[in-house]
Amino acid sequence: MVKLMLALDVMDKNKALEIVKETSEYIDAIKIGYPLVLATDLKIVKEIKELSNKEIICDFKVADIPSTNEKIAKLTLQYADGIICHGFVGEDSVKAIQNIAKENNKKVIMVTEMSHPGAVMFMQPIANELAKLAKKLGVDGVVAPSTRPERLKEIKEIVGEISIISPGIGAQGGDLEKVLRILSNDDYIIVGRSIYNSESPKESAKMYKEKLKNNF
Ligand code: NUP
Repeated sequence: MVKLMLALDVMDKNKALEIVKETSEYIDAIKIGYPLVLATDLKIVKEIKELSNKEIICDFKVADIPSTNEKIAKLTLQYADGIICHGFVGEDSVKAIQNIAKENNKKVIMVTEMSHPGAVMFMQPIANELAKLAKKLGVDGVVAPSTRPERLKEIKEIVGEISIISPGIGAQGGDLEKVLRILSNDDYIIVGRSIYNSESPKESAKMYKEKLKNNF
């Protein structure tokens, strides 16, 4: 079954913990990014891991020189199960993160093409190359857009067995039915606002989980 990753981009600690408790029976993984970490601190990652016992991925889109990437990865992977990085900064920068991840048995997920409209400007033209780099480096996952199913399909064909983490369902208007025809078991959809901003995050997470179970 395709897995459900909750993007927990709320900026209040209690709200974050509440949403995790409410939705945990329906979600497979939690993605924590800058909004929540900057509003609280990095230890929120540890707290949410302990509370949920889910896979926790930090979406820090790390994009620096190798030695700085290494420091960011060390700090993040003390608590998180995986970290999202950019590939456009080059092979050495990604490898620096992979080295830290391997030592700790953690995941590195690399962005190929982003899901927002602006990604067609600079990212789309190099996204297939980034997908090839991801495959060459043997990263544990790639981010590819649910908002452009034809691009999702192309990127999936390039990366082969590497798992896909796909944002864009819900608030960004991605078509879940089309996306589920492309994704396979062990891939993930990421859903944020349409769960945590809904009247009942629990019911919304349940609805997505059921769609994934029934393959729509
Ligand atoms: O290409 C990307 N698009 C994207 O939306 C790469 C991402 N990491 N994200 C993240 O996925 C985004 O920062 C947010 O955390 C989540 C999507 O949330 P939502 O649009 O479902 O609210």
